[in-house]
This record gives sequence, C-alpha cells and structure tokens, in this order.
Amino acid sequence: MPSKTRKPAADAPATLNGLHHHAPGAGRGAQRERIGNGGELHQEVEHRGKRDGSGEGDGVAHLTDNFGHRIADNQNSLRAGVRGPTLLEDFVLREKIFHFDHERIPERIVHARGSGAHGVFECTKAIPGLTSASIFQKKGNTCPVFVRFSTVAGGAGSVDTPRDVRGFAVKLYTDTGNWDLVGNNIPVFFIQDAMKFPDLVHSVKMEADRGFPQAASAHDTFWDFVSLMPESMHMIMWAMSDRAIPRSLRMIEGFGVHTFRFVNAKGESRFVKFHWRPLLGMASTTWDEACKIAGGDPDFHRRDLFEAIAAGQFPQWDLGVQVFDEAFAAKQPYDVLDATKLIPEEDLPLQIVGRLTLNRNVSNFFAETEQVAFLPSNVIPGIDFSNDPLLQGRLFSYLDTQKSRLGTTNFHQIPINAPKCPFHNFQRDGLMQTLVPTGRANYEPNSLAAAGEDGGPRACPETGFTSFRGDDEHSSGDHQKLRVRAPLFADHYSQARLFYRSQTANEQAHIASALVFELSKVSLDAVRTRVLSRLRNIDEDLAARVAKGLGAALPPKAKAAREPVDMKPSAKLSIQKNAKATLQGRKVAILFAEGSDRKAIEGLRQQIEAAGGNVALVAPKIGPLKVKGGTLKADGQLAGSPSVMFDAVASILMPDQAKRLALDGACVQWFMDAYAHCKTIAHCEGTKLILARAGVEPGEGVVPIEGFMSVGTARHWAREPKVRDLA
Ligand code: HDD
Repeated sequence: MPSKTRKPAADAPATLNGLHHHAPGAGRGAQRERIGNGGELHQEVEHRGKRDGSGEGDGVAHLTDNFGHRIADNQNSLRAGVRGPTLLEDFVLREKIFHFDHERIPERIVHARGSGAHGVFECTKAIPGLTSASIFQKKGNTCPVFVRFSTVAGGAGSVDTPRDVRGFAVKLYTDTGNWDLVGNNIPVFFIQDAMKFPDLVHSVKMEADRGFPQAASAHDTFWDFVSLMPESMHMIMWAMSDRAIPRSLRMIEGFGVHTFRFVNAKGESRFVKFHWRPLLGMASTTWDEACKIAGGDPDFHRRDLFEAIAAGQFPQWDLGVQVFDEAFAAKQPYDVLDATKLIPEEDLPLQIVGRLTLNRNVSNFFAETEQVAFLPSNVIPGIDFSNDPLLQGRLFSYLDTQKSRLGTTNFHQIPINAPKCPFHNFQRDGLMQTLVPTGRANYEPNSLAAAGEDGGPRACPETGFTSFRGDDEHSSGDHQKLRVRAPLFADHYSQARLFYRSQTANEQAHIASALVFELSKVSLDAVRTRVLSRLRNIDEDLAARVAKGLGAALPPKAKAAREPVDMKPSAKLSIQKNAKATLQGRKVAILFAEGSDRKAIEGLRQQIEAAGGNVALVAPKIGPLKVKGGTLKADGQLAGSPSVMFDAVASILMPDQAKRLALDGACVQWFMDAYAHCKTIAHCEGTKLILARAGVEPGEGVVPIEGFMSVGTARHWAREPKVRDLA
C-alpha cells in the first residue's frame, strides 16, 4: 500500500493575519490574500504565477488540498490493487468530491440572472447644500463601485434577452460605508406596497404546477395577477415597451425608483430621486431580434459587457438627481411615496452630480457577481429613506434573503460585500466567522479602556448615521423618528429600592451577601466602586453592608438620572413572605442504618407521601439491610446523597449505629449542611450524638422525629444568624 506523505511547504505563500486563500480559478499559481481584522481595510492582493521557490513546478504552484497538503496525483483515486475498490481513506478524492457537491448556493428568488463589473464613481458636482454624504462634498471625490445588472424573472442560467425589467444594482464603497442603490432600468414599479411583492413574483415566475415558462411574463398567472392589480398598469406600459428588450446593458438607464431623502449637515432634508444616464445613449432591439438573439447567443448581454470592458471601452453613466421639497410634492397630482409614479423631468429637471465608469471585469464570477449582496438599507449619512411602503418592505427583505442565500450573518465579510472603509463593532461569532477580534470588549458600554484594555469602538453622535426625524404632517410629534427613551425611563432606582425594601431581613441579607460574593470576584476596582456608588441610590444600608463585606470604602453616591421615589413595599415581591407550608413537590431524606426500626421509617414515609411529599431512604449502604422488622433497601448511599439534594432530613438510627456514624465525616457533614441551610432536621434519640458533632443546636426546626409533620419542609431562617454572618 503506498504510504501518504504530507510535507509542509517550507516556503508556503505568505499569510497575513492567518488569512490565506487559494482563489479557485484565479489562474496559474494565483493566490489571494485578504488583509484585515475586525475592521481594518480589506484588501485583495493577487500573486500570479508565484514561484514557491522549491525548484519544483517551473513557476506553477503546487496543487494542494484545502489544508495545504500537496497532491501527488490528480487523476487516479486510491484503490486497493490495480482493479480493486476505491479506499475510503482517500482524503484527496473525498475532499474534491465533497467540495464539488456543495458548489451551488440558492439562486436569487428574483434577479437570478446577472452580470457584474467593477468600476469607479466620481462626484462631478459638489452638493453639500443638499446632502452631507461625504462622496458629494467635493467635486472629484471618488469611490470604488460594483454594479450588477440582471433580468428579473428568469433563473440563473436563463437567456439574457427576454422581455423583462433589467436590474441595475450599484454598490458604492464610500469612505463612510457602503451605499447600495438597488434600482431597475425602469423608473416605476408594478406594485405600491411590499406586501404584494411575493404575489407579484410568484405570478411572473414559472407556473407553480408545471415549471414553465422560464424567463417570460407571457403566461396566465402573470397577466391574471396584473389584471387584478390596476396599480401595475403604468409599469406594464414600460415593460411592454422597448425598454424591456435592451440592445446592451451599456445602453440602459437606471433608476433608484423610490423617493429617497437627502439630508444636509444642518439636518435639513429634501426628497430625491436617482437616475443613471448612459453616455452611450439608450438603444433597444426589436422583439423579433431579441428572440433570435436568445437562440444565437443566450449570453448576449453578459458577453457584450465583458468584451467591452476587456477592450477598454468602459461603459459610463451620469448620475442625475431630481431634488424637491414637501411643497413641490404636495402640489403634484400623484403621491411621491408611490413607486408606481415618476416625476416628469419637464416638471423637475435632473441635476447631474456624478459619473459611474465600469472599468474592470470580475475575476471570478461566483465570488463576486454571485455572492454580491445588495441591501437597500445600506445608506450613508446624508441619504435617508422615505416612507414609501415598497421601499420600507425592501429594507427588511434584502438583509433577510442574504442569510438564506449566503448562509450566514457574516456575509458582510465576503470580500465583494465588505466595506472598504474600516468597520468596528461588537458583533461576534456566527457561522463562517473569518475575523479574529481580540480582547474581551464584546459589549458596550464598558470601561475596559480605563483599565488599560482595548475597550472597542464607540458610537459617534456627530458623524454617525442619524435618521431624519421627519417634518411633514405624518412625522410630527409621536410620529417622529427618534432614538430616545421617554423621560420616566430615566428612573432607574425607585423599583430596585422597592424590591429590596420588600424583602424580609434575611432575604435582604442574602442580596447583600450575593453582591459581596460577586463583587469580590471582580478584579477591576473601578467597577466595584461604581456598583457601590449606584447601590447608594437604592438603599444606603445595603450599600454600606456590601462595602463592609468587601472591606471597601463607601464611594460617593452616583448621580441619578432621575431621583428615585419611595414606593410602598410590596409583600408579593418576597419569596419568604409568600412561602407555602406544604410538602407537595418536596423531597425528604430519611437516614437509616442496619438495625433501624422499619415500622417507624415506613410510618414516617407514609405520612410524608400522604401529604404529597417524596421520600428518599438514605443509608450508609444500599442494602438490602437488615432492620428491625425485616429488610430495607436504601434509595441512595449516604456519601452519594448529600443533604443538599433534599428539602428536609430525618434520621431513625439505633444508638450503636449512631455512635459509629458520628465518626463518619459524610454523615456529620450531612447534618451540618442541613443545619447550615436552615432545613428541618427530625431526629431520633440516637442521632443526637451525631448532631452534637455536627454543631447542630436544638432550636427552631431541629425536632424529634415525631414532630416532623408539624414542621414539614419549611426553612428555618431564624436559625441563619447562627450559621452565617449576615451583618
Ligand atoms: Fe428587489 C433583488 C430591484 C422591489 C426583494 N431587486 C433585486 C435586485 C434588484 C432589485 C436590481 C438584484 C440585486 C442583485 O443584483 O443582487 N427590487 C428592485 C427594485 C424594486 C424592488 C427596483 C422596486 C422599486 N425587491 C423589491 C421588493 C422586495 C424585493 C418590494 C421584497 C419585499 N429583491 C428582493 C429580494 C432580492 C431582490 C428577494 C433577491 C436577491 C436579493 O434581493 O439579494 O430580496
């Protein structure tokens, strides 16, 4: 049998931050490395034809599996003998097939067929008076972009030229985050409300029972639906026009469709509609041509775009904006929040503010065009949403869909989706996490920086995204969009005080002890002090007790955002004030040993069970043990059944057994714990010897065996000061 050798490549390609990826299909010896960790700039570095320096391979990288093991033979699977069966241990074969089996991800429910390209956006006219968006602050500002054009109805492998709307999705990687303008080549839409989107899409896709027609709106269900939805008639005009059979993706217009908002640095807002204007002008085919192209070259548009860019004929679009205010909107005979309406340019001309140039084809179709995830919710400071109900629904849908397509909430880490500006937050973990955030600051607020640790990022009220409050009649008063809490939410202490003061004295002592225990484990002095300063707002006595328990000085009282008020204590908030004197659901242990009185044991058991309690017989040995009146088997062995497992304990022992057990540490501990935990201890005469050794003093809850039923499983808190310092 050939032995497999796995020599580590002494000169393995450099890795940065441990992230190294052999990009599939990236050419001879291509490796791709991602730099970036927790928000640094993500870069891609290509190494084409990189030699590994070993003298082997003539400049061609060694073929390896996904874990870096060099592969000696990529033609033959490993088998037992020349004609024997293939071996399961062939990890090379297994990995290759395993990976291949899982190469596909769900295609987009709409816009599955698409073609993408990289490029650049340049601001050609600064409009700081209209928007604070950084990209529009200065003429000449640029940012990288990725654009994906698509048809809507067809599957990923459908033809390029059906009669259909064309998607025109632009991702602008600005220095203040990604801005995704996910539009179409038609300025209006079929429906007014996102509620109808699933119906619209179901109706236009292949009919559910028969699975056809593919990539076509010319069928029953689509026309049935739109015939019942008169709001779609405007869009139908566009869809039946030559706009839906374009000559080239380079020759289509693009529209943001919805009314968005521009917000300037002063917080003033105007409505805006976005338009992309192709520098090549618009051009269409005839229907007959489109049909014939579908046969002649199903990839007509994808090829056309790819070849033009490869040839340096970079397609370009101007970005135009129609900007208007509430007064203009109010005067129109249509609602600007209705996505089935456009604003004629004769009424409101475009201002050209930027230029888009597509200048680089994708290097890998799947990694980029397939995995790109557009989110209309990706807006940047200076751009905001309107109340268009279609847009509002989209804000949820696109984020949601990525989880199902890309499988993880970490889809933003895929290079094509990652912002090119730094990003830092406290999101952590999740499927396919590729970043390695350091430190323990994964929450906020935190004061870890004060302790010399990395405290992580903080919100930026000045420059962070701030939703426009709204200034029309629908967004005044309570309808304003605000990130605030109502004034009474600022009372943080009144009810904490109410709770504390509603407890019994020893419940209060428990709270104080718990705080002492927890805070004694806190190694950050400032944190302990801060908690003490807040406790003073709840109850001065509590704060003083905790400080004393910690041996710490009482710090000044923290300033309350709103002064607490004294509320009348509520007995309902105490466990002890509401405890039930019942045996129901409780468990009582009866300790016995050889020679114990079976009748007495059974008698007690019956009484407890009759009252709804459960009994466990505990003995030094499991047995069956000889007892007075027969034999008895224990449910649990003494050392393995500590008294903490029971609500109360009882013991029925012969004096000589008790004498022996008084020397047994487990038995002494059994009673010691029951006593310290304030449980009922019902005992026979003989047990007294053990009780004495366990430090159990006669008193509340320590009763002769006959008295058990009158005491039951109540806890005897009056005993607590004897077993614990409650000061
Ligand atoms: Fe959408 C994809 C454009 C309404 C739900 N949509 C998608 C794409 C474009 C549009 C261009 C492809 C993006 C890409 O290339 O990856 N969609 C529009 C326009 C709309 C519109 C211009 C109306 C003005 N869409 C719309 C609504 C909903 C969706 C009302 C749901 C409530 N759209 C989706 C989606 C898709 C999508 C299911 C499929 C894949 C994806 O998002 O990422 O979530």
